[in-house]
Amino acid sequence: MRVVDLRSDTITRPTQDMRRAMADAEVGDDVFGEDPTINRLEEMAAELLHKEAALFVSSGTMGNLVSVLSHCGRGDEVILGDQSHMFFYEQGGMSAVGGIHPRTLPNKPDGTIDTAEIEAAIRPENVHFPHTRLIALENTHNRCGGSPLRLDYLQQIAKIAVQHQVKLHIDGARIFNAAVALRTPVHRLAAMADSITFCLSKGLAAPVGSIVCGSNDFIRQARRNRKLLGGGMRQAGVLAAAGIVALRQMVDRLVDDHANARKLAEGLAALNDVAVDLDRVQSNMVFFQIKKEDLSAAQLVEKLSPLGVKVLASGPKRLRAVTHYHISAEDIAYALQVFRRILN
Ligand code: TLP
Repeated sequence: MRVVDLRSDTITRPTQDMRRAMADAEVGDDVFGEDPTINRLEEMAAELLHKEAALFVSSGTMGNLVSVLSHCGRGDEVILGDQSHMFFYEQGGMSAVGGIHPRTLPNKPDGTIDTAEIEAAIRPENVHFPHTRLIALENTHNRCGGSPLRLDYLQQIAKIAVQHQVKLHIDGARIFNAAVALRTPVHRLAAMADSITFCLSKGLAAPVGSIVCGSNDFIRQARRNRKLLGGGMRQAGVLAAAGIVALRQMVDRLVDDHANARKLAEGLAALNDVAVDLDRVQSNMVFFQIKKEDLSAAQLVEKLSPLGVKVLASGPKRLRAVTHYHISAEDIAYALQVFRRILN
């Protein structure tokens, strides 16, 4: 049976080229700064994003946490969206580990946060208030449909951050999807961020790893915090080797994932039982809503699975499908056939 696994782009497996590069990787002890492959990946990432330095970390979650810990101290406040991955899906790590206070503001459906609300939320000096240290944005925005945040919006937020002497972090887990969707060089989307995390093991298909980029001083601090969290890896050049192949070979093809997501969304939108906001489908994610009264998202997942189509329920009636390297145009056609069998 054909299996079309649309649960996430995190399920992608390393390519043959990655496996070869992993087998051949030169390695050393990275805690001593002596893993040549990790050093190469970090240099490559910093260069690509036009930042002074970069740090290889085990996951997007670790990249975000290390970044927040590096910008903030205990009791400091971070402004972030109420639908952001950092707030929603990272176990409240910034509070649990860092004693850092999240101040959530509503994300709009396109993943932005109202600029006036951000500005109003920044605390003035007052003995009662925590210090606002950081604004965190997400690009593309996962729970907001995989929406890419546009350059002009990022520039507006950066201006506010500079005016108020607050730092800006971007959770760019899928920043290359944003760059491809907006046809904007990735370094321009990163330009205004004091720190940015991106993932190698989502659409770029590497088996493990994320990168944090920023200034030399910031990365020095981030490296300390990575060690604090137990993330000082040793001969992890075998992992970084796959990351290098990911950056070289897997970015330009993301356009195919976006085209497949579009096809899937259009096919789903043609069904009476489904609502899809086609304007929101701009990268590799399709969120859709079941209109049928007597069918929940969890039940639909159960019905699709034995027919080989896997999606995630992301709310009582809401589902998410994500396209990636292992999903072809034929897989999308098959998935739509299966949806049509179950839904009207
Ligand atoms: N997202 C995963 C799940 O955790 C939900 C997914 O399937 O989409 N930032 C963003 C925007 C993310 O979507 C994710 C992972 C992360 C950070 C965390 O990355 P990892 O899984 O590497 O810790």
